[in-house]
Amino acid sequence: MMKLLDQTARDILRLNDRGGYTVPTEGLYPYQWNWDSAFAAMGFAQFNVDRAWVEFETLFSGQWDNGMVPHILFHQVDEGYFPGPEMWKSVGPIPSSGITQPPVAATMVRLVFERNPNVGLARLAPLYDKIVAWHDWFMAWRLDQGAVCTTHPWETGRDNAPDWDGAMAAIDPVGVGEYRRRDTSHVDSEMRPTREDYDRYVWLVQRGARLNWDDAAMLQDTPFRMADPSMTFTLMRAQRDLAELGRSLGRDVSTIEGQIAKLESGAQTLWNETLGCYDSRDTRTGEWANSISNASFLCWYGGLPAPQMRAVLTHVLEGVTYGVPSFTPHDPKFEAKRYWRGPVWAVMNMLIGMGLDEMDLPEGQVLREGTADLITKHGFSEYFDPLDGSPAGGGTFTWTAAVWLGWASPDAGQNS
Ligand code: 9WN
Repeated sequence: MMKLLDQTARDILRLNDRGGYTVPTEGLYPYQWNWDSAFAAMGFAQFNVDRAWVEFETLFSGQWDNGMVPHILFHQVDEGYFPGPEMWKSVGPIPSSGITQPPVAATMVRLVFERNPNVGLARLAPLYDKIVAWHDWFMAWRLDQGAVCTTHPWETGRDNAPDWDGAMAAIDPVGVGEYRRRDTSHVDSEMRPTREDYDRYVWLVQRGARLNWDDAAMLQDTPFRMADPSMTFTLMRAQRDLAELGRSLGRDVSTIEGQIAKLESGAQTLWNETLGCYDSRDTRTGEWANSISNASFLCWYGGLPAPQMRAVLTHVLEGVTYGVPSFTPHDPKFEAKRYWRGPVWAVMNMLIGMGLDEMDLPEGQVLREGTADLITKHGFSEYFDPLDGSPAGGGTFTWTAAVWLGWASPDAGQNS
């Protein structure tokens, strides 16, 4: 059974391979997404290390002059996805979106590199400088008291998380105009963000395009700027892995070490004392989102011991069956099938589980087994109902297959 699933997962990666990059799934997401690609590379590395490097190389070919690595690269126009390149009006070397996504690439590059360091050194060197430039862009433009901010919900990869409800409600999407969503023709609308969400997503894109995605201009007035645990903890972690990669290349990593210290102190500004949890903070109003989300539990992955978060995790896990739901089931805003407001995502289980393992906490093993059980029973979906495991969103999904190969499968990490 497990061998069969290993085979199916490899087939999914090959099926979604468009030659040099991997789409998250046919139809619903026909382009290259930033963090999906990094996970895809980790999956490919289990059976084809060269293909894994190519995935990163293609992703970084879309890097902008300012260092930003876009969240979507539109290699080949496809009418099946909205919004496409014509709405973003990007300014990079290839058509792209104008925002980024959680910086997990350095961490996945390190995992791929360690599969075969001798071959990896030559591939790593040029990529290393590009990742440094990307991380520097975050440090220059996206910090608030040392915590990392997002300027669009899509950037966090947790599009409709309750974290953004307050800030999104404060936006009046005036002048957004008519547009046609494509996602709801692929997937049940009950499993997707609402019309109100989309109006604001689109409005924020139109604003960025109007400002030519100029970082300084975008900072002048900030309709949406949330300091958030997903961006903060993933960057903190990515910087640690980047420093390690830099040492392998014999580079001076003292600047990165200073940046890590800054992020560590920034992470403390995401501690919501009343909630007793890491939370998102609206930098415009200073208000907490009051959201116990799966991103809250990336603290260990980010490298913080965070002993106070263990009891929070236990409580959240008591309400569900298959790992960490995107939002706590103990809050009335929880919706078991609606995207980032409840469902469980294999990638988030993996990142949280990696952190728990590294802290020698036994819940890491619990998450890995829960994820393996979920995929074994319910397949390679985009996400799942955390109560009964029923599959949701797109099928034959790249990152779910990659997580199986690289982490959840009993064979993960073996040499094939
Ligand atoms: C917008 C590709 C991406 C993931 C995100 C997920 C979803 C896109 C969408 O799909 O977002 O970026 O159109 O809904 O939320 O995490 O990277 O799988």
